[in-house]
Amino acid sequence: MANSVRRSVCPYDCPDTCGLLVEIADGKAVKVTGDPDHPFTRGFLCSKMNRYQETAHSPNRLTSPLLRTGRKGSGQFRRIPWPEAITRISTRWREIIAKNGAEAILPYSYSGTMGIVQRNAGHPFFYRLGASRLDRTICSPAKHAGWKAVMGGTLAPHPDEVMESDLVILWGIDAVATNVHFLHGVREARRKGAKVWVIDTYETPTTGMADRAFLVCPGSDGALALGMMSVLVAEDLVDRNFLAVHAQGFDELCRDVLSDFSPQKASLLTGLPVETIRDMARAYGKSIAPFIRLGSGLSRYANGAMTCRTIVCLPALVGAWAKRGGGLLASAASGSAFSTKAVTREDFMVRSTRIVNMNQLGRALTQMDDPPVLSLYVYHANPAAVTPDQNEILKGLSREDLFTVVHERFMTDTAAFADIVLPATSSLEHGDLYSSYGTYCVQRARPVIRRVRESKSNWEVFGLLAEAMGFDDGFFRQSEDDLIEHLLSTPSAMREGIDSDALDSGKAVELRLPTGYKTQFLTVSGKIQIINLREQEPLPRYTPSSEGTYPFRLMTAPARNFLNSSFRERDDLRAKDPAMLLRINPSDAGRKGLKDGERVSAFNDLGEVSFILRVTSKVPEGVVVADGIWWLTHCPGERSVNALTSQRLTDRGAGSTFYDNTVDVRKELR
Ligand SMILES: Nc1nc2c(c(=O)[nH]1)N[C@H]1C(S)=C(S)[C@@H](COP(=O)(O)OP(=O)(O)OC[C@H]3O[C@@H](n4cnc5c(=O)[nH]c(N)nc54)[C@H](O)[C@@H]3O)O[C@H]1N2
Ligand SMILES: Nc1nc2c(c(=O)[nH]1)N[C@H]1C(S)=C(S)[C@@H](COP(=O)(O)OP(=O)(O)OC[C@H]3O[C@@H](n4cnc5c(=O)[nH]c(N)nc54)[C@H](O)[C@@H]3O)O[C@H]1N2
Ligand code: SF4
Ligand SMILES: [Mo]
Repeated sequence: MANSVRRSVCPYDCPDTCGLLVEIADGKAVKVTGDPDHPFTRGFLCSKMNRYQETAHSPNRLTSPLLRTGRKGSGQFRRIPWPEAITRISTRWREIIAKNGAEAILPYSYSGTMGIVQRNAGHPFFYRLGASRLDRTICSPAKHAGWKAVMGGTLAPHPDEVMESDLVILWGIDAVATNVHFLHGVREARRKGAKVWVIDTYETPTTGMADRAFLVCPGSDGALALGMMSVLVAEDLVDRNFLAVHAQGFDELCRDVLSDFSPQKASLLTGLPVETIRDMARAYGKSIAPFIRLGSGLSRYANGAMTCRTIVCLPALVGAWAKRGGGLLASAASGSAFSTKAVTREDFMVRSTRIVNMNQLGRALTQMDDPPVLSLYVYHANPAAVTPDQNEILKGLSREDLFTVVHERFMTDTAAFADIVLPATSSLEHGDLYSSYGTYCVQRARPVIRRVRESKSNWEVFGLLAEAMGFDDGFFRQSEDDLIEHLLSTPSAMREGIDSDALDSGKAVELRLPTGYKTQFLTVSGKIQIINLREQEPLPRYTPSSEGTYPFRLMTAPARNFLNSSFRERDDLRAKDPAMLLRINPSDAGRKGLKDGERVSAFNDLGEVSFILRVTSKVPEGVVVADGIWWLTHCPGERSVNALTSQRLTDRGAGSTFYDNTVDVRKELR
């Protein structure tokens, strides 16, 4: 029988949200390629997904529920049947609730799958249970806070808008690794004569494709934006007509902020020469339609929200929003195409329970609040690896009195610490609806392969747990398909006019953006809020990131061949990046007496991590770079990078500060 080909969607936390074509033989995926009909994927996938069958059918997949038999973290388990696993969980939870109340139970989930149903499947269950709530702010809430302060609910430009730009700025984003399909539009713009800039803290693969790369001191981009603004104003390169009609607060910005912000000051803070800052401002001010693609890297600092807010003001000064091809893309907002509320069901909340910030899981597990966290339920996340302050998290997970359940596809660092492990489906085995934060496409995925052994989807497991906990609401008895149908039948303004049959059939469908949306500013005044009186700081200003006490700023950026800690199960991908590297500038290495290829230890007050040193002039002095989040089992030492990152939060949005750390480096003492 000929193999069949079915459509699916990349479920990972990536702005591209690619459409997949899955070739199937005997219920198994044998080949996965990019959907040529998907308007953003254009038939090509990144290095991670174009062999996705090797993840779905990996020999490392968990195949049945497991019960811990060794000490915590030893990874010793025995198989148990599903009914026993569910009974053990519900029995233990009933005991905890009777003694300490349901707030002693904490869910932890994030972005293993981005589908609306599977991603949010636990919310109604934990609301109904009365568990502690999790503030899901590990990714980029500071960037959103910065955007919102200036632009309110304004729709971000369509990513293809970049094709019409004559100056593209990739600001704090290593798009070759994290937004590769966006680069199609960037290349198209360049073919038509556009210049491409990258602003980062070291030379990334993306700086290699740029006309100019500007390397700034970590956390200083707000100062660069203000320095550029002061030049724009001094040299009369601002669009006063646009500002008068579409913005509020330009005069106050000039009077209260820019009057005291020279390019010299920006130079001191960013490390860029004064002339470079002037050049940048002139080129920005003189380009016809500058387009900024704003990454999240620079938002993961103690000053991250203010940095983003300041940069978001730049396009208004030159009137870029009114130009075809101009503007700034922070995140596309296709999420409201479906009613996420119909899945999360906040109305099931029995009372307003305690909220735990996910970046401070370590604290929540080790500081015995009232009630202490006595049970942790982790699904589609790997906090032992991805969450800051790994040492404190591992200390918490090692508590013998903590009852930990982990629903996973693989034996991750977190699963190794579980009392009960439940096997999860891959996205090819369950259905869902997908929106995107980098495009305006939406897509439905149906299960396309046979279940891998005893795995169950997030939605199915919460159905079983609801039954075991005696929740009688019919909501929990729906199938995932029922819920998907419900979401599709609930109208939304964003889906108006789209081809619903195509959506139902599994094709990617683009949402229609309203005509003139780029100058419809969805703020209280209808104007771009350079000044926002509802903010504690009404105007953007330079605020410093945190002061570290160690000599090197540590960059902990995403790795190209992995996605957070996902894909570490893949031998083929690990072979591409065989060593856990720490990159350092030759002068710094020389000063420290360190050599390329040797084992070193990076350390600070929080922990110590072993790396293999790579000496390279791509990293400026005073910065060290460790990309990717490794599983502990593959690390050269006993810890991975997040043993060096802190639980401190951002200025707004209570986000993570993954890049705002300092370390020292020494030869490994062995
Ligand atoms: N291959 C791959 N793709 C991914 C991921 C992955 O792990 N691997 N992760 C996914 C997820 S969850 C997300 S949220 C997105 C993340 O994507 P983003 O956070 O939007 O962007 P990154 O490309 O991670 O950007 C981090 C970049 O910011 C730079 N940077 C750090 N500090 C500063 C600074 O102070 N100033 C400037 N100008 N630059 C700075 C870093 O050096 C790095 O190049 O990517 C998604 N896609
Ligand atoms: N040092 C450092 N740390 C970071 C970052 C950084 O830039 N630097 N980035 C941060 C960011 S932006 C993010 S978003 C977080 C992401 O952190 P996480 O959300 O924890 O993401 P992953 O590491 O990809 O882990 C997801 C897990 O979900 C599992 N999974 C996949 N699909 C399913 C499913 O359907 N059901 C279940 N039950 N499990 C499933 C996968 O096997 C995988 O182990 O990491 C953060 N950590
Ligand atoms: S990880 Fe991103 S680029 Fe790769 S296939 Fe998925 S959505 Fe596309
Ligand atoms: Mo993220």
